[in-house]
Amino acid sequence: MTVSFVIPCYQEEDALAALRPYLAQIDAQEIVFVDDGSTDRTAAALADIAEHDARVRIETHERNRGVGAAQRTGMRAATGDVIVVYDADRTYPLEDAAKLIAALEGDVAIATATPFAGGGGLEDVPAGRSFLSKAAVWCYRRVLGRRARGISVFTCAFRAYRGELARTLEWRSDGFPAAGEILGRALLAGVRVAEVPSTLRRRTEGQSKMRVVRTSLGHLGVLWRLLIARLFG
Ligand SMILES: Nc1nc2c(ncn2[C@@H]2O[C@H](COP(=O)(O)OP(=O)(O)O)[C@@H](O)[C@H]2O)c(=O)[nH]1
Ligand SMILES: [Mg+2]
Repeated sequence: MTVSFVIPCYQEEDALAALRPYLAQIDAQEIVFVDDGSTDRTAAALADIAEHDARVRIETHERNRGVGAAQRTGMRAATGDVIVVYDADRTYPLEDAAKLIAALEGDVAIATATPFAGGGGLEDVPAGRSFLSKAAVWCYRRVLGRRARGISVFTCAFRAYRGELARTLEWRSDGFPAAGEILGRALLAGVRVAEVPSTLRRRTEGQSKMRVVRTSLGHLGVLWRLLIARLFG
């Protein structure tokens, strides 16, 4: 079984410098970084990383298109039997990737990390952020009904996907709401999803690119589309 990591990056020169010593711990045949039109030294940092690690591939967007678009580019480009999506800021422990991969057993095709179920947690994460994530869970569960039973998070991007599924997934959102749209569409299509408890920590380098109002409105659009799909799809 081959594993590809997909790591979207936007203005992540500081996070990439901090991530670098950990790359050797990534148990994968391929690491696809998607530089989403960064204007800082992200491109130079990635080129340098690729020079020292033959597993690394770089996909580049000419202009910033958003983390959902970057995931789409990365997941289409990744060749592994399993694709792990991981944030450049290492806010989830890298070692939990192995648990996500192990959770893809039987007919489970997506395994998502969750801070909100047995043994997972939040450390030093702003209260507003966890409130928003929980509000999103409430909304997604209402819209998806029984298909979302047992799912405790929709906004976490740290997931393992079966490669054959990941390369065919389609979603419209180019921004942060893509995390919810991908999971919601998969659940509506009857894809089996497992959760793996993990701990989300506050970012230590660089800054979050998430904009609360924009992302919340984007989720509302996704929820509306999912509702239509559930009722008439
Ligand atoms: N490709 C791409 N990645 C992004 C963009 N915005 C954020 N990211 C990446 O997505 C991951 C999570 O973003 P972050 O800003 O930390 O958001 P937060 O964790 O929700 O606060 C990081 O790896 C970012 O570099 C974007 O516009 N394009
Ligand atoms: Mg982050």
